[in-house]
Order: sequence, then structure tokens, then C-alpha cells
Amino acid sequence: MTSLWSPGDPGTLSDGRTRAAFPDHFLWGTATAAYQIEGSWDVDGKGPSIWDTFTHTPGKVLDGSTGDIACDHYVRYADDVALMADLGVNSYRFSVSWPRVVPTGEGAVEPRGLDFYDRLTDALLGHGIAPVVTLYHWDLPQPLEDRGGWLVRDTAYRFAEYSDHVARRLGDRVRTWITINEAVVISTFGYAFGTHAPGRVLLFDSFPATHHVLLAHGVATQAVRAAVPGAQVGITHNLSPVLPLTGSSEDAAAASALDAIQNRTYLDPCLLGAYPSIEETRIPVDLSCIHDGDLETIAAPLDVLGVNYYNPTTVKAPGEGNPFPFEIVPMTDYEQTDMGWPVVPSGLRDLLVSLKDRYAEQLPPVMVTENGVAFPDELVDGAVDDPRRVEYLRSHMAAVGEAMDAGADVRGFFVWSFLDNFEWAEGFRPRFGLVYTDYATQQRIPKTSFQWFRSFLRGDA
Ligand code: IFM
Repeated sequence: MTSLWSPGDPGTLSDGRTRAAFPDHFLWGTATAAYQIEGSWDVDGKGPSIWDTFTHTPGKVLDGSTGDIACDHYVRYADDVALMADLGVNSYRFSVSWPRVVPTGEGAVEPRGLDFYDRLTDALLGHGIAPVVTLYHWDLPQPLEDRGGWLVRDTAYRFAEYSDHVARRLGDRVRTWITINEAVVISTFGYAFGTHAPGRVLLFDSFPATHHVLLAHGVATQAVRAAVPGAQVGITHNLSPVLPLTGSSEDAAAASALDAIQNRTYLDPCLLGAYPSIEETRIPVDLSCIHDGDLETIAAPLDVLGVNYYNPTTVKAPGEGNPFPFEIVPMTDYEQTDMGWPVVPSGLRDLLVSLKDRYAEQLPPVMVTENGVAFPDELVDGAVDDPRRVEYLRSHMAAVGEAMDAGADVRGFFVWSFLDNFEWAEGFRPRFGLVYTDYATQQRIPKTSFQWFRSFLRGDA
């Protein structure tokens, strides 16, 4: 497939919209995470994280790779920021590595770690790019995991202390703060199924990890607000609309259960102050880790809700002997990404509209903090033509516009990701970037999708 769009064409969305159709204050950015891009895993006093341990354990990552070097962004950040400026984004979402700032997870701060984020923040502001800081994107300090990790309550309070350190250092320049990225992934892949660090396989007994991550969000929100007057604080959830395979009541019940398990278990406590009931999730969990007052802490009103969208999920009723109340059905009728995910732009519109309908006045303004796609990009004669990513972005951004037309209060959109990077248990194979990373040379090669996004951001029409 050659590009439908080529340099010189208007930078429009799939429905013809241009940037001018969105409000002036709308944040247009890209997103990354510390472990996925920084490298320099053991320099300047940084402590080990659970992802350092996990990737250094043979057999955990598909291609055997690690984030030891990744995109070498810790060293090359200034050039990366200059490339972002060339792209024309007005915002950039990055995460701070907890073990870089507090190497053992509690106690002494490593000033060189904070200095890095200070330099990065200044470099962004120097180019007129507003930083959006995520405080936790999965790299828990290993010493805290050794004491139980997210299964123990104390980790939430250590997170609040670390958040306070970061907020005090960057709060004079950073307005928007995301406490936690994708609690569902942390607890499900990290503690229920063990495919992510720290690799615990606790199935239904992983609920304390869910609760303590959400509690960490609550107490860190208090810490950031205390340190930074006027801070805009939120949490980012990875949300997947759940569709029943057929109109049968059994499939509808399966869809409703999975929606409660993977979406509402994370949204409801933050927005409504209550978990969905066990009758709704149909998962037998021990709720004794919830203490009096926790849900009030977790449900302090948010300034913004971050939404990461990749695809919807189709389910049917479970077969005999399935311990789960649903069975996932592959959506093979749709274009498939390199992650095996279906491409369904309308799912993003439906999701944003359904949040508004479901949570009404409890819903704060929303930002799409991640949306993007991995396709098998190739470097040919020094260039990377990725027409499928161009179309993916054009259609998903149009879906955001449609949701806004329908009344959704969306304030920003961040492409995942700025550059190809370490995709967790999948290693370096999936390429999500607008910029191709040549890992052998660390050369950055902007793809056609970068050119398209730049044209859209400039308002070329
Ligand atoms: O790479 C991840 C990111 O770290 C969290 N959200 C989903 C992305 C793609 O899998």
C-alpha cells in the first residue's frame, strides 16, 4: 500500500476536518514512558525497577530484549525534543521513573534523577511544548516489590512521597499531572497473569494490587495538589468498549461482566467512589484490603480523566469449565495491527460518548492520553512509508471530533508514540512510533505519519 496522503496534500482528518475544527486550547501531543525510551538503566544513581529485573530474567520478553538502552533518550533527549518541535506539537506526555528519583523506593532522593526531568521540562518549555507528567508508568522500584509491591498498602504511601518530590521540583513549570497509567494493566498483567513485571500469577487474588494502585492515585493526588497550587491532576485508564457477539441475553451478560471487570473496576472508584459489585463482575474477590475512607480518597474529584484507547473487545458467554464469566472472540473482520488488535475508530467515538452518558456530571474533562498503532514498518532507502498509520490516525482523530460534536468534553489527544520503543513483553518488534528508531545506530527517521501529523498541526489545507 502506498500512502493515500503524501507531503503537499492537505493535513486533514478522514472526514475532512482540519485542526481549525478543534478549540485553540486543545492539546495536541505525543506520549512516551520512561522505561520504554530512556535506557541508561543504571546510571546517575538510578535504582533497579521491576522491569529491569523482569527483562534481565531469560524467557520473559519475546525477543529477549531489555530497556537497558532502549532509545537512549536519557542521553538524546534534547535532540528528541527538537524533533518534537519540528513536528509542531504543543504538548508532550512523558513519565518519570520512580527509581531514578528515589532509587530504593523510599527515603533518599537522587538529585541527578530529578535533574534529568528538570532539564527535559526546560527543553520542552524552551520550544513552547507543555509537559504533561505521568508519575507511574509501571517501573516500580525493585526494593518495594521485594516487600510485596502493589499487594501491600504501604507502597501507596511511598508513591505519594515520591510524587511530592517530583511535584515540588517540577510544579513551577508543569500544570498537568497524571498519577497512574493503566491500573488495569498493572494488576492484570503484572499480578494476575504474570506476563508483565513483576510476573506474579495470582489470578483473582490480585485484587489488592488493583486497590493499592488506586489508593496510590488518591494519596498522590493529595500530595501533588498540596505541592502545586492550581495543578490539574488526573489518572489515565486504558478503556475498551465491550461488545456482545450476538443479541442473546447470555452474550449480553458476558459483555456486562467484562465491562465491569476491565473498565468499571477502575473508573467507578475514581468517579463514583465505589467498585462494581461482585454480582456485576461475577469474579469472587476478597475485598478486605479496602479500609474505611479509602474510596473517599480515591474518588476525590479529578481535574482531567486520561483515556487510552486502542480497540474494543467482543465477547460471548463462557463455555463449560471456563472460570471467567466471558469468552473473548477475536474481531477478525477488521484490519489487524501488529499487536493483533482490530482497527475500530468508531470505538473511540462510542467510548467517549458513553463515558459522558454513564458518568454525567461526575465526569471531568477528558484527554485521549494515548492512541496509536503498531504496524510492521520498514526502512527502505532511508525512508519509512507508513500509510496505514496515517489512515489510522486520520480516522481516530476524526472519531474524537465526532464525539465532541456529540457533547464529549475532550481537551487533548496524544499519539502513542513519538518514536518506536520497547513494547514491554513484546520487546522491540512492534513499532508504534511516528518516528522510526534504528536501534543499531539510534538514528531517528520520521515516518510518513510524522509528515502527515505535522501538516495537520500546521493547518495545511
Ligand atoms: O506501549 C504501551 C504503553 O506503555 C501503555 N499503553 C499501551 C501501549 C501500547 O501497547
